Amino acid sequence: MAQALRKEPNIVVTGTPGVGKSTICEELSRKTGLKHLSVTELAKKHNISTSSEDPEDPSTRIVDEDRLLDVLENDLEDGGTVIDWHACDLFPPRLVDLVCVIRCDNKILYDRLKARSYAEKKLQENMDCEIMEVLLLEARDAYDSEIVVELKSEKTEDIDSNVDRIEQWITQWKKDHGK
Ligand code: DAT
Repeated sequence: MAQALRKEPNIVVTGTPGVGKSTICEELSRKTGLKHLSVTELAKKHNISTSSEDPEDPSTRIVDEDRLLDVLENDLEDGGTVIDWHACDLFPPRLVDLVCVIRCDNKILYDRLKARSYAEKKLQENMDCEIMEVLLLEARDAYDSEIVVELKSEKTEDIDSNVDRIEQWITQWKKDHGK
């Protein structure tokens, strides 16, 4: 019922840090006008994250998920959002229309995370996360398998092809929902 009220869908773009979520979200938002909700930015703006207690890795921020949902709720109810976060199972299924799990070859991911100057431990944890397909499994556990898609983002041209694919999906969603 709530789904039918939304004029535009809500899309979650998830994946291991560095796979290219923000890049796709920014381009998708630019081309479609959907609202890019970066959880990292929202957490800063609303002051809803704390430093990790790991002394080796104080740069990692822990987001208060209940408060995050409070912040996001109105936007999600209205629809037309692209949510950019390296977790996905916290977003209520009734408010999520598509989950894109962005994937990337390990060697490429390693270079991208190195370029971010990640500490070795954090870098390895993220590499393991990608190798073990943690986000893909989390998405498949939390949502209907029909709304979970895996998209590779390794080469520059993958950005446009992924955005085109999601745009086509949005057009179809609107037709299917009489929008
Ligand atoms: P995330 O938001 O998942 O952490 P990002 O969008 O910030 O990742 O991208 C990480 C880096 O990789 C950034 O320097 C842009 C680059 N990148 C992302 N997608 C790419 C692609 N398909 N081809 C080449 N570089 C890409």
